[in-house]
Amino acid sequence: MMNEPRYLFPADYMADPSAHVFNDKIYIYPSHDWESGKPENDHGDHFDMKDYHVFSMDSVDGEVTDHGTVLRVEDIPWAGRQLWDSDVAHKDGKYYLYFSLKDKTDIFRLGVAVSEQPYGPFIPLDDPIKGSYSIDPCVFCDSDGAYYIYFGGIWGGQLQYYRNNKLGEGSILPLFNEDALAPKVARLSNDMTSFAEDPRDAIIVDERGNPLKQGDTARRFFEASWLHKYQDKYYFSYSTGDTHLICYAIGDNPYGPFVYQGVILTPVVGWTTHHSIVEFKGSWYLFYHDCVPSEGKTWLRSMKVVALEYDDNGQIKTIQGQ
Ligand code: FUB
Repeated sequence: MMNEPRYLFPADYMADPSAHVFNDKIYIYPSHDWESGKPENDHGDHFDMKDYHVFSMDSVDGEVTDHGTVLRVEDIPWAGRQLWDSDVAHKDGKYYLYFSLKDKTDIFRLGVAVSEQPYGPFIPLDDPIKGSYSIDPCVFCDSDGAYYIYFGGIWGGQLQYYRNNKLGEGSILPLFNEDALAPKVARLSNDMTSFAEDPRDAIIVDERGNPLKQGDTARRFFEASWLHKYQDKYYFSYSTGDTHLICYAIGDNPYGPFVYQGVILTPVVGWTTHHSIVEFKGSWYLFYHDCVPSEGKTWLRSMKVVALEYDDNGQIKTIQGQ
């Protein structure tokens, strides 16, 4: 049991850690923060990341191996700028890296890069996933072998510009009393490189079954989707963005609806909060980031891990971010 949080890689700034267990090791796929000098704004221009590293560990308190640079923005044919959050899935001996990146017209798309190894290097496909938009992909493999991709993020993540998977039909956030924008979910095709269906809303509802409202900023979805399964239930977790919480909601199937449950992580130092949840050797862990080592510079984040616990009813015990 690991009760105290651990900084995983003090030598450099890494954020948005997506953790998975492959071949009995924990692999971590983070964003790679750096001091680009870009001014801070609500579009997130100050998150100007240009490559990815992969990390692995044999145990959560053991040595952390940096596998080096595994994908660079200049190697991606359709790239504009800003490599944001990513995730990796394994199928039939191949590892698929899903990433957020602005195209040459400054619109976020989801890209795919492929490797024969969990530690890369990853070779990007020529084009982004057809019909993809916004940010923060998370890929979940269900017990029946079907893979689902979750994505979306408002403000700098551009989700507010879309309605019914089309750009320009909404263009603004819903009003205070209107239903909140939902994260998106789609089953992946057998070859893992495209949507097998049009993305659907993964709706988060309150205890009465009503969709959360846009004004409910302490509970509604902002970005950073993650999906894990615990005791046959589907736990969808996410960031509330401007209220700086990691929350979760539970559903009976991968599409939801997901019923809001509570807070997993209270605010950390820094504006963004982002996480992943993974089981390793019978224990559960929360991977996340904060800006303590950079003394609050919100674009220079450091990745951490801490134990995550459930109570007897399957409720996640809240972890203090500070
Ligand atoms: O790292 C850039 C962005 O910050 C991510 O895509 C968001 O989830 C937030 O953590």
